[in-house]
Amino acid sequence: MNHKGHFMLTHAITADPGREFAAEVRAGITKAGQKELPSKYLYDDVGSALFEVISVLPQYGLTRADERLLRRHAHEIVEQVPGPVAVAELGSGSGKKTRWLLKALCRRQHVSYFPIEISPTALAMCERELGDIDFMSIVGFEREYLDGLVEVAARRREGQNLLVLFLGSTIGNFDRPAAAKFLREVRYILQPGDSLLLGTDLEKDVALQLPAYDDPVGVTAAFNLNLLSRINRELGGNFDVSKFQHSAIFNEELGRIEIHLVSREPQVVRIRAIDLEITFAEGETIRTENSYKFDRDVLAVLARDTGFSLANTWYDDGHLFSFNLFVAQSPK
Ligand code: AVI
Repeated sequence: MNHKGHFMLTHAITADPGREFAAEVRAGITKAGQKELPSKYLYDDVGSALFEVISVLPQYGLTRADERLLRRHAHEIVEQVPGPVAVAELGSGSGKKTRWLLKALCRRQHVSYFPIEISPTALAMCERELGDIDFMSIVGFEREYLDGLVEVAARRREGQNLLVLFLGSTIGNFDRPAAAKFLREVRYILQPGDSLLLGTDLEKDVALQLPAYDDPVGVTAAFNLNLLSRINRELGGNFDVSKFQHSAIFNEELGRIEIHLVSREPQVVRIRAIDLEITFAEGETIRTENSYKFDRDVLAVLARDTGFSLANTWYDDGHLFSFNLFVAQSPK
């Protein structure tokens, strides 16, 4: 019998995403000292499409490493997760790489897979990509990560464990304290014995890292500059995008890559929806993303401090990238 998955989409009850965007742009761009914008706003439809292109650039190895690790170690990962399990994925994207893991799991049991995404386009792609897997049902949640996870946890059946996937080193886009806070919140939603598979980019030679964030074709530059266009489109801004330049730097002290938008000249920009006028000096920057890199010691401490234990780590060739299995511990 063919148990081909059914697909359901639960829609977001987001308060008012437009207002939230406006408020966060105001707070970030008027910040004393370094101007900044939250990196999550890089991913509108244009930004998400550009990120898909970044993920296949020769200079950007992270997404391919993710897929290689899943292809090579899916069975081992599945063996270490006691069943039956339901799978939730935070930021599934198209779900393409997750196929390896889901198929390995489907050999053992019927799988309920819950992709959680703020992008309806990505969720629709995920349905198309994974809808053909036998013995699996998909219920997509168009939600922020934690809201979606709360709903998934509420659907768990008696005796069922949860396996949460957080891949692609998205945790690296959180500042260190925010990453710990986020993982603690994930742990709070889970039960002891549940697992979190965390994909993380590892510390490596700067000469290898920087081109991944400043590729010669200019895709990452377009991805970054699109944030100004998005503000123009959605908030009535008048940024002249040609007067800004993409830049990627390695912040050695903090162990992170930063991407910035650099003002090429002194200028004044207006954003109508928030009634704001911003002055830029020549060379002044807006920081639009931090991308932290990890090592195993930092990850072991992070697991311990957030209510998990680090049960296993799988490395990609050359130890450039890792998968880390965090197992939720009983509260002490
Ligand atoms: C999604 N995230 C893990 C990417 C990263 O590497 O920090 C986003 C990205 N920014 C520029 N290139 C890729």
